[in-house]
Amino acid sequence: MPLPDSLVDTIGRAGHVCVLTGAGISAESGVPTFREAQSGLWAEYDPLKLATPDAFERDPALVWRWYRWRRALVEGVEPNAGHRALVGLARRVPRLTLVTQNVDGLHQRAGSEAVVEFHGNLFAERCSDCEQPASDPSVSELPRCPACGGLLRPGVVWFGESIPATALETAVAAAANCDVFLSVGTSSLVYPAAGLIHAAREVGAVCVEINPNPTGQARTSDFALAAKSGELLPELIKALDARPMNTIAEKR
Ligand code: BV8
Ligand code: ZN
Repeated sequence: MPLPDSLVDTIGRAGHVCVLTGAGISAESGVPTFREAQSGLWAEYDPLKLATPDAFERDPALVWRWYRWRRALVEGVEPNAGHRALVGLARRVPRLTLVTQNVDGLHQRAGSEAVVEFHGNLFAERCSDCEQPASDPSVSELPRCPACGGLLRPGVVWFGESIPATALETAVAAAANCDVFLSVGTSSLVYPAAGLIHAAREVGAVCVEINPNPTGQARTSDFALAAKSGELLPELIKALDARPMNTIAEKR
């Protein structure tokens, strides 16, 4: 899909680009998105019901089995061209803040640094009693905290739980300071992540959605690019490199 010249120019001149990614950016790596039917033995489970404190309370062994299945799935895939293009974009703009809703760690494996993990990470664990983080991912079915014997839980943010304060502050500050806000591969249904774009729009940032299925936020974005991130983001890098060198980034 051709990239509008005006968008390439806007990004090329941006002093600060804030990127929010969702499950869609990992789709081309073979990781099912959050809302696609779970495959295989998990088909009958609804992630919206499993990713909750109640589910863990009710059946921690089942929830642990789901998270270990997801860990194994993610360990068996690679970051894709979309993840890698965001590493390239960070090298081409003065400042890039990458906020992800994903818990798969693929941005970091692609080489992105300072990733803001808005919903935590699949491979992190902490004690559900004393909150102490565990050092490495556990293997036993119901892992116990070495400090207090409490049940360890996956280090992710479940529905109904608050976003980690530092991640929230960093993401809101970046959205409210950026010149361009790129929303990539998210259905924009989960809050407060889906609210970040409003902070960007309030400061006049140019808002861009990249998603083969335009979402409710497409209408209020300056650019809604109905494309796969693994195809479009490398095109953006190519177009940025083809720009005449005399253009400089405007600091905000
Ligand atoms: C909170 C970690 C304050 C776990 C996740 C009513 C009642 C109660 C609560 C709420 C309510 N209304 C709103 C809320 C708040 C709730 C919420 O938003 N619910 C939604 C469902 C309505 N949010 C919360 O609870 C949050 N906390 O608000 O705290 C609070 C405190 C107490 C009580 C109330 C509020 C916490 C939310 C965090 C949940 N944890 N993940 C885990 O992963 O196991 S969220 C989960 O959804 C994933 O992280 C996922 O990333 C995220 C969002 O989904 P998407 O990333 O957008 O993925 P999705 O599948 O939906 O879409 C993929 C998109 O990609 C599609 O559009 C598709 O077209 C596109 N795509 C596909 N292929 C490609 C592509 N795009 C580009 N290229 C491709 N190739
Ligand atoms: Zn403990």
